[in-house]
Amino acid sequence: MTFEFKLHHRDASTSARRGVFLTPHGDVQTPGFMPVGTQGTVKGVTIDQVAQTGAHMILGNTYHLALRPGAETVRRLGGLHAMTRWDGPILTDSGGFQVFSLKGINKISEEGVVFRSHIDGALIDLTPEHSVEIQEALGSDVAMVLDHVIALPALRSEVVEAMERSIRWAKRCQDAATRADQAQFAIVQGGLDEELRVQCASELAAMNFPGYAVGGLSVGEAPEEMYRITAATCPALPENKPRYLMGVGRPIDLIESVARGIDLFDCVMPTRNGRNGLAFTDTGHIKIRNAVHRYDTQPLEPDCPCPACRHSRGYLRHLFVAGEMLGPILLSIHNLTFYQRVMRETRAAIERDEFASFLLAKKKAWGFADS
Ligand code: PRF
Ligand code: ZN
Repeated sequence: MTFEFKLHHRDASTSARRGVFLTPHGDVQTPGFMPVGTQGTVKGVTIDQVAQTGAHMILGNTYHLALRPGAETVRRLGGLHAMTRWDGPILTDSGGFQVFSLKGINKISEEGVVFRSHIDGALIDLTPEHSVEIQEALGSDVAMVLDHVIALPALRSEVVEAMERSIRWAKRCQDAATRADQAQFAIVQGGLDEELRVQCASELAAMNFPGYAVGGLSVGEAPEEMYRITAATCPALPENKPRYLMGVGRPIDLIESVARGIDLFDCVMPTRNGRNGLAFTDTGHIKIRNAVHRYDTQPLEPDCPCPACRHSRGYLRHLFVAGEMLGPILLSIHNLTFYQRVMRETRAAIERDEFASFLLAKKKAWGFADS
């Protein structure tokens, strides 16, 4: 079997799961975090460095790659794996969310999305069938279905319409797929309404996709709302398929969502925050530009094996203040290393049936404990 999800263990007192997702380009240990390589690069980080952070799978974007360099160019360069030299699993997002994020330049109809290229202003048609065709040309291991993402809060009627359309589009994507070496994940929508989420998850579950994503969250709602929807959605998804929470999130969001049954994540946060001088550590985050770090001879994190942590905080601060490109590069690598360590510790805690106490300890360490 080309794709398979094996559930190894369920935590004794939370809904956390420990598994492995098998793909043609290797195994993904879950819970797992995928670094984001929107344009065929994890910004500022070489592919060998990405591997050294401990990542198993990375993400690419249909929207960006279709506009530049174009699906045909990627195909002629041998596909995403050959082009990027990442030989592990790759997931591509469908373009639905990117079009939504750049709203104002798009028209959504039953047929699909029409949008203007943010590069040259050309009108582009993105239908479910076209999204599948592009993702097949890119050659990712996992393709996401095209979904209709809306801004929240929204009228219930608008949430229902986008959710129902997302289900119809998922079916069209499924019918359009031609490759046995690419798995499609469906995306659950339904806003902040638990009933709609369960309905959407059940209808998609009946279509027997090899994996499921929870979309439409982390779009500005309170974290507790996201946790509530995740907790309500997961039980309506098939037990034996991976569950991916799209575009999430902070380290605390990852482990809170693991406790509610999520297996996979992606987010620009470790790289974007790293570029902006914010480093994650096990005692909370550090703003490296702050003057308090000027004479600090300590590394960001004492036991971190990453290349940033061979240096002092004082040196890293200097790189940022001087505008040297190595600063953003090193903090990106450090943050990716931190995220992967959190996931590794998460997996180990689930295996020991100690995820609840692990979660509590992390909340305290990161400053989220209830007083
Ligand atoms: N849909 C798709 N990609 C996404 C999302 C979604 O809802 C999100 C929501 N946070 C991130 N990326 N297709
Ligand atoms: Zn480090």
